[in-house]
Amino acid sequence: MSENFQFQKKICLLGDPAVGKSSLIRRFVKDTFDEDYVSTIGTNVVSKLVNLYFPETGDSTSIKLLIWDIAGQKNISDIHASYYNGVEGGLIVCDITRKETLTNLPDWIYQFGKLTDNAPFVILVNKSDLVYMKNFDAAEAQRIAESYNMDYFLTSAKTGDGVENSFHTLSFNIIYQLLDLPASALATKKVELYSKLEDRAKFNNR
Ligand code: G3D
Ligand code: MG
Repeated sequence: MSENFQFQKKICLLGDPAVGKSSLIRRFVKDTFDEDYVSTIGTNVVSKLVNLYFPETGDSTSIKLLIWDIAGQKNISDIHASYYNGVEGGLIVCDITRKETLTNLPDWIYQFGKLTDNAPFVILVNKSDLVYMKNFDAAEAQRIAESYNMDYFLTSAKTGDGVENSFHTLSFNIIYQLLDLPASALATKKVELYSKLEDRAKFNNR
């Protein structure tokens, strides 16, 4: 038996300026990359429907992501707390060509956790296509991700590598948290998820 469930969730991208947040959103939503992108002031919101499928059970659900992009900010303190209102997931991004963007990850994670009541997030090490400009080992980001029991991805907004996977994993983890399952370690949760989704659908089909 297979049923559809639909959720709408606000997510945001965080990280130092120029790590590729806007480019990642554009790649995920429009499947394009714009070399000549110019940062704008303000906040952009785009949406995309993600279909999640659980092969072990044949169950599926769909989640409409409202993706918030902060543009024009310089650092964490520039981002007003209201930006985080209702955020239920995050992609926290660093840039493999600049070590300081990795060093700043824990600050972004701390702020995100504090203002979103520990919503799930994934860590992205972006610009993986710039192999010759690599400035740190992705394993360092992996260690940070593991210390929070979250997933990490090497991505390139330019080639699209890892982009869909990272947004989809975050979507899975948002559903898990909604169902009071711990985020991450997807494979082991599918059967339990299936029965919980059925219960949940009776009163929370949104
Ligand atoms: P931000 O939204 O985090 O501030 P942007 O970052 O999306 O504006 O990207 C900053 C710069 O990095 C842009 O270049 C963009 O083209 C580039 N960029 C983003 N992602 C990637 C990637 O995966 N690979 C490569 N090679 N470049 C990327 P400009 O030149 O416009 O500053
Ligand atoms: Mg931007």
